[in-house]
Amino acid sequence: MSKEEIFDKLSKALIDGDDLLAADLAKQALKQGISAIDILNKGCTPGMLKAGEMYASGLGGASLTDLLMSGESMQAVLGVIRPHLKAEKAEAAGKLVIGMVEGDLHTIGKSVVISMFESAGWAVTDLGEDVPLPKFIEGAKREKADIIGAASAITGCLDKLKTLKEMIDKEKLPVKYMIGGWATGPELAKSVGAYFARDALAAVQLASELMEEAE
Ligand code: B12
Repeated sequence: MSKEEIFDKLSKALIDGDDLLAADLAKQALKQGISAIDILNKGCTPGMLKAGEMYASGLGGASLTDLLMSGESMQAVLGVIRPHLKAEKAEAAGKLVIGMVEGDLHTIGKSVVISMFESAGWAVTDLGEDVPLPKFIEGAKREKADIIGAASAITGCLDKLKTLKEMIDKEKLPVKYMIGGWATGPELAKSVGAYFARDALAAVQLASELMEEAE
């Protein structure tokens, strides 16, 4: 199978929520020498975006169960590719405290980000999902974090990202604040006063640049 065929089939397996096929395709891709990051960005992300669009528009009768099955299939792929996710060019390792803000239960993207940071030598504290904002502050103080990463996949929780920035400023925490997740973007980050990364690789690269700047 060509790379493109594998990516297309993987995308479709995620949309269909076929976890066995999705995991199998990921294994085949690795065997063919395709990098884990390409599998994620070119095979998985388009599929998950499409699954989300189908759910939002009700296309083909897509329901919450379909969304859930896509999520589970994505977890199955992650099980296969996680050990191979490697962040390159990340020289300056540091400490990251990360979580999904309160109200948001999505976990998959954060889990990819964590794998990427860990493979680049970062110490990561995962606060989990649906995290009350004071927990970010407590976690960052306790771990002496260099970076707080906060994410939201749903627009309903975006105000929490702004409130968290206000709390960080109020506490005068010596941390950099980075946000991400589907519902966020560079404009929002600018208005919040946060750093932004679109995906896990960009996040770890930005983080290592920030560490170098701080030296
Ligand atoms: C799978 C999924 C679910 C699963 C989640 C399973 C799980 N364990 O995570 C389930 C079924 C539980 C779910 C539930 C819901 N979902 Co949902 N879900 C999705 C879906 C299809 C994929 C998300 C995903 O895993 N993507 C794959 C990962 C790898 O990508 P990612 O999350 O974007 O992460 C990358 C980047 O964003 C970034 N990143 C991620 N985190 C961080 C953190 C930092 C610090 C940084 C820098 C970067 C970063 O790096 C990651 C890797 O490259 C999205 C569609 C989409 N387009 O995202 C909808 C989507 C996010 N969900 C949506 C909705 C509406 C819901 C529900 C409200 C549905 C409902 N009616 O109940 C609930 C919300 C529950 C809650 N309170 O949180 C909407 C949100 C729309 C909106 N405007 O807010 C979306 C966009 C679908 C859509 N188009 O309508 N969902």
